[in-house]
Amino acid sequence: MSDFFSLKMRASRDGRHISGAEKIVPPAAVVKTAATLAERALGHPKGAPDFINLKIERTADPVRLESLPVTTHRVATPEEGRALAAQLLKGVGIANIDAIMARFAETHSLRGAMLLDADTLERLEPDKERGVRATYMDDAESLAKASASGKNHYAEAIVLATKVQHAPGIIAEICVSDDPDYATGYVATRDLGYRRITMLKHKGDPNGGRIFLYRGRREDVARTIDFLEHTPVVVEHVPVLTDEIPERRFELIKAELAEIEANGLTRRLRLVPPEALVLSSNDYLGLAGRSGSTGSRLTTGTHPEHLELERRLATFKGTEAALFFATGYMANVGVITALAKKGDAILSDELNHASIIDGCRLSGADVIVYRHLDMDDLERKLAACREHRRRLVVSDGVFSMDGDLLNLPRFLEICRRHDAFSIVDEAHATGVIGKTGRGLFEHFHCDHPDLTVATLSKSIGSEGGFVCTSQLLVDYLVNRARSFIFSTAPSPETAASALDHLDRLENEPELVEKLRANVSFFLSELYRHGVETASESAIVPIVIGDERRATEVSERLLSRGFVVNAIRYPTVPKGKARLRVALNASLTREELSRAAEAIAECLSVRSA
Ligand code: WAQ
Ligand code: MG
Repeated sequence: MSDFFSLKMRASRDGRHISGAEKIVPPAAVVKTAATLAERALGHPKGAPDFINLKIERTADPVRLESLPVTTHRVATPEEGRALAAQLLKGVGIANIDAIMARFAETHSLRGAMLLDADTLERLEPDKERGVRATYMDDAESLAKASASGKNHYAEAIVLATKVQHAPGIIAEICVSDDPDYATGYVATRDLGYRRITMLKHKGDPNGGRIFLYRGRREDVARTIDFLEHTPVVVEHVPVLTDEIPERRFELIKAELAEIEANGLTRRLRLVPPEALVLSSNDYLGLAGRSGSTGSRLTTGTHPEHLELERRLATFKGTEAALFFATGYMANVGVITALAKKGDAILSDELNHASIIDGCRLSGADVIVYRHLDMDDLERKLAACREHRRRLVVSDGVFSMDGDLLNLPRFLEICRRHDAFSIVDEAHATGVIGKTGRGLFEHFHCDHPDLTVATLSKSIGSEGGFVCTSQLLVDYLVNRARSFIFSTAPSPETAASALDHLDRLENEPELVEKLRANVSFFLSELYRHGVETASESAIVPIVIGDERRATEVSERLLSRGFVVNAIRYPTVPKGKARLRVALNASLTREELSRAAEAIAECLSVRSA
């Protein structure tokens, strides 16, 4: 017998539909969920229902599906939106998009979706009045999400699209909202994911609907419909969308930049023209060559390699712009002190890296430390900072001493809800987390923080730090980040070496794969030898506790030819000393096996 229940609510008045929702939950959550659904039905803005149908039935164990990744495409006109949809669907071999779109003239009367043969455009549903309804589906984290009390059309659409794209034979879906005031729609395929297109119809147009495109044998259509209508599905990691909340924090930035401009004080990055006679360099004896940049980025220090590196880093992370700093430490200090001052609030995870802590202290803002990775604590403390002029929330993406991961979608949702700048340090995430090492946004299939800080000195194997963000914030940092403005730029040679290594990371994503495989192999080897630990990154902590003993074990390992650092207070709290193993892609299985065995043996030797 399965351990799940499906709950479906439909509310109506005088026979007219008002609202509906469904959930799939374990027995312990049935009563609470039923109450939530009833509350929702009773409080619906469309009016009070005179009939609420609440159906509770046991279901088969739900299939767990990973949410389609979401991308938003902003377009200016429905024509542009439709052209984009056509272009995206060419990728799955759908050529006759105009003929398909024309079918939306018939969908608005359907309760369900139109099921079309992708090539012949023949309708395949047995019930052409109703269409096909995808049902028995839920968002795995919906109960934990703050929006659980209200209806989230966007999340529901992603859940539906994810289920639909896993139905046998379905190759794509097109959805246009039937709300006359909502022009956003989407196209979805397994490969493209959920592509939101901000305009697929004109405002005021009440027509909309869904078309599922099928490619396969006619005899298999019944199986597809059965999956859509009966197989319970729970979708995990549905990305959060909060783009409707006003973002006053950026208005402050724009106003400040405008004031700088009005006072004639705007600083801009530019190259020294090669033919110019340079009378501003710090290269007093003419020794610099390519191994020195000759000045700050704002004087004579900007070289083509710097600009190229910034362009490539932005592309790698998928942001509008990037800014290169001399070190990761300076990037954190520069970003935090530029964005927060006296009168502002910074919320900082208690285990953040020292460079973040120093940035917070230098800024003069009120610093509020929240419990490690505790998003509820963060939200409570952030809610108490409404009166502050600006709010910044800063967290490591991968924590340097435990290797644990920030829940980025949840973090971003909280930051946006409170109009706080989100800053994530991906020093230990870049090149490690996400299928191709692009970081947490790739791993979670979610948006970017307002600013991502990272370093070139870890996975990229070079030197320097960087920030990936919008052009607006790069412009702001160029004018406000003192560690950027008042430092000599890294040499063009450094930038060129970082570019080479970035090429390798982009061209050899199998390195990231190899690293991941090494971590799981090493963990299983440790486990085999009786040492239990966990890691979601390249960092494997082995907590010992006592400071002296941690040092002893580390020294014993060194005498056997293994370098494993002991980490003690104040880097980690007192009594939490540990061995910190950091793995890499070039270690062999044989080396990892030997290391795990040696660690287990050295741990089991009793203190002298
Ligand atoms: N199965 C099949 N078709 C459905 C279902 C279902 N469970 N639910 C709705 N439809 C069809 C039906 O014809 C509706 O008229 C049409 O889809 C639109 O449904 O910002 O609001 O629930 O990313 O109004 C998409 C964009 C919003 C969200 C879609 O759908 C975003 C929307 P609605
Ligand atoms: Mg609608």
